[in-house]
Amino acid sequence: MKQQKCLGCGSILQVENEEKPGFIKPNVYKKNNKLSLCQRCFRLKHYNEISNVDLKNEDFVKILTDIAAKDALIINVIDIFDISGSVISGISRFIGDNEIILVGNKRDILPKAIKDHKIINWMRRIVKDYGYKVVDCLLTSAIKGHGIEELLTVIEKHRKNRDVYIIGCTNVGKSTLVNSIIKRFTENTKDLITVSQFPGTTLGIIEIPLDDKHNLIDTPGIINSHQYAFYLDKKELNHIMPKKEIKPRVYQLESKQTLFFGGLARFDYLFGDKTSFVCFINNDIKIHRTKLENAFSLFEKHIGGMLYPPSVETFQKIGEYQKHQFKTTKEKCDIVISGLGFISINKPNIQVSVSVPKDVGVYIRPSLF
Ligand SMILES: Nc1nc2c(ncn2[C@@H]2O[C@H](COP(=O)(O)OP(=O)(O)OP(=O)(O)O)[C@@H](O)[C@H]2O)c(=O)[nH]1
Ligand SMILES: [Mg+2]
Repeated sequence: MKQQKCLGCGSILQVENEEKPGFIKPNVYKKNNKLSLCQRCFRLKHYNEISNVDLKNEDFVKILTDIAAKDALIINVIDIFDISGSVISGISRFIGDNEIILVGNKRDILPKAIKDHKIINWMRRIVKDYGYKVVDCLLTSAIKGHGIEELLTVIEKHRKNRDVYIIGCTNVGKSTLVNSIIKRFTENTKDLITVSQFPGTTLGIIEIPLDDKHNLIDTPGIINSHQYAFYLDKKELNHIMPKKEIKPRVYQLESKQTLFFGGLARFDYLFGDKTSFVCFINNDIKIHRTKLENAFSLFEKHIGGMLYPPSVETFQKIGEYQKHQFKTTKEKCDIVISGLGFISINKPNIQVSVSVPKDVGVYIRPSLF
């Protein structure tokens, strides 16, 4: 079999092992030599069903570390709904000294009332601590095709006859962004590269020619095990991943009251005067308010039912929740639950706690507003 890549995920097509990336049934392969989608991409595209393949984070890391030895322009895509959760720690080990354009994707999810420049400043501030050398920073909505023109202008400005690599954590929208660029230049209106709500969709490098010698290159995402998406199944993922602008939901709470975000997170107001909490969580997730003293029994009784997602089965898999406690300061702040959303608080010296599965990241930051 001649080496040929799957157009959808970038893995090398093979007919030997169904558990490995790039598998295609021999009869399907023989029937149509030009058909270049592996079985996994075919199922993802047509049935939105994921088949797990045997590939480890180290394999992705190997693909990415090769970039360090090259002179290239890097586009690092991050998810602005989960900035800290989608920043790459130790980025230079992957890309060496290469220049970075920082792209905050999924702009459509955050309310329009939040100013773009505020988000951009905020992104710049965060990545500085991670040793990023950013030459430009902008926002896009890959799914809506917003910001693509600006991105192309910025790429041309900095490309200087080099290849352009699109890198980032899983699920930030790298492949959607590349599809959106392809659509700009071709008659194509369909997605060429496979995209999905499952983390780890792209498995190999996908090269799109920019000119005779240089390519725009989509890469597999770096797995960030702090993302909630990592622990959920298809139906649950659909619940947590916002598809349109989030409508903030405001709750006036007295101390010793609790909010449940489905059964995915529990937010306790431990100490302080009556105040409001503005929740930026996907509109599809129900929020339940209860007294702190009833929270434990409510959770035990209703997890997987009224408190869904997760299902009982997923809950059993993810295991015990861990509590993270915070005290606010004078500055307005957000408590962020990686991949799920954030709660904005404008009240100093109050105490709150958030309980989530033990690997899900929770942190406090100065407010985005
Ligand atoms: N709301 C919104 N969703 C987006 C946007 N871009 C991508 N998505 C969604 O995010 C999910 C992941 O998109 P992909 O393009 O597959 O992400 P990726 O970074 O290539 O992921 P891997 O290949 O797993 O590393 C999909 O469900 C997309 O529909 C966007 O601009 N807005
Ligand atoms: Mg991808």
